[in-house]
Amino acid sequence: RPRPGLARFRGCLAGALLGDCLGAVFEGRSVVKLPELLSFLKGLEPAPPEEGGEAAGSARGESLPYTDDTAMSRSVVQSLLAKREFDEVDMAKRFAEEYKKEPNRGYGMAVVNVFKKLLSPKCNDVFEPARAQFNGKGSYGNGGAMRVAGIPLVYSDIQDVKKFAKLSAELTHANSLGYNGAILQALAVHLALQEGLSRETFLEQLISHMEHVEADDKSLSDARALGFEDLPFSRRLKKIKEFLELSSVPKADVLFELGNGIAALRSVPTAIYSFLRCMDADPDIPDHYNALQRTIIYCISLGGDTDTIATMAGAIAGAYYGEEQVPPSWEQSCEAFQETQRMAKSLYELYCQR
Ligand code: 8NA
Ligand code: MG
Ligand code: MG
Ligand code: MG
Repeated sequence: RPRPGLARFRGCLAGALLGDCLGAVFEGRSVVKLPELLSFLKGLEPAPPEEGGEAAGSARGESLPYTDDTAMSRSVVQSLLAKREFDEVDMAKRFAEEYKKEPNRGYGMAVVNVFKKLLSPKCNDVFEPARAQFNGKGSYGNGGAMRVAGIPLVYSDIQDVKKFAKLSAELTHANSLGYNGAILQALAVHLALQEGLSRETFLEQLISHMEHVEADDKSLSDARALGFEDLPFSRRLKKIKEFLELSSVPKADVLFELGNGIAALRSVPTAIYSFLRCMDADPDIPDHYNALQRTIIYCISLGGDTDTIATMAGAIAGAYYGEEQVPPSWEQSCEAFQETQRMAKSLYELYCQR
């Protein structure tokens, strides 16, 4: 199998950054009106050249801050680059120190307790604070999934992708409905990196992997304890397959079946659906936007946890389409975009060496 090129690594991290920074502007709104979103995006584009003025206008430049999604993604990447492999102690330390340095990035309500425990010198098992969350049930939030893209950008073997996506998520999310969402998101990025995979093959492969991932005892018992059917991620992937066979799917059906919330189960499948759906044109989104832009616009238009759904879909779409579809004016509007490009290059070099 040919090795994916640098453009896909850059596309992945840039897509993730765009999704977070643009999505955060609308985070938590139950309804996002498309005209308002499109008008906001227009404001990111360079001003039209003025007569007698500069030849081309410039983008606004780094005005949109990133949130917890990117802060944690960066810690994952920085740990992998520093240690040249997954190291749970180093990664946990980076999560906690990053939180201590900038606590106001919009972290989930409960995960901050994990960081506080990790910062204590008494902590000698980095997975223990996550296991204690929610009276021992562990978090099922989407925080393990939102930050996981670095794992498939370092490990090319699919078993490694699953193993380290799970371990990286378990530092904060001990419930299988949390870490299985991270495995699913990591597998989606892994598959998106491959050359020319069709929509059908992409989804079939995700379903067959997740049916295996969700069949273990803990996944079955966690799903039952929360009142879900068995194999809940796999079931939603099959719903996505049904949606993609229809000529149009109303937003209300997407929200009902897949969701736009902060639980991994109500957001990771939504991100995957958004990516796959937006391979085709959308009658509501102007055609001058490319497929990567359409994916991010569609995610944000769903409302709810917009930054996190858009960052996950952006990582997948960016890995699939590559940096050619990342509009410079959008990218340059995001905090730390140049550092993101450098991290993508370093990840690519590590991926090639391994
Ligand atoms: P988390 O582990 O704190 O989980 C997020 C939330 O999910 C918790 O605060 C709970 O409300 C709920 N939850 C998770 N597990 C359980 C459980 N076992 N029982 C009952 N409730 C549970 O943090 P996280 O890192 O998973 O959160 C990620 C999200 O928080 C991202 O969207 C991120 O951007 C951030 N965030 C979201 C919003 C929003 O309104 N959508 C706002 C601010 C921050
Ligand atoms: Mg966020
Ligand atoms: Mg988290
Ligand atoms: Mg969010």
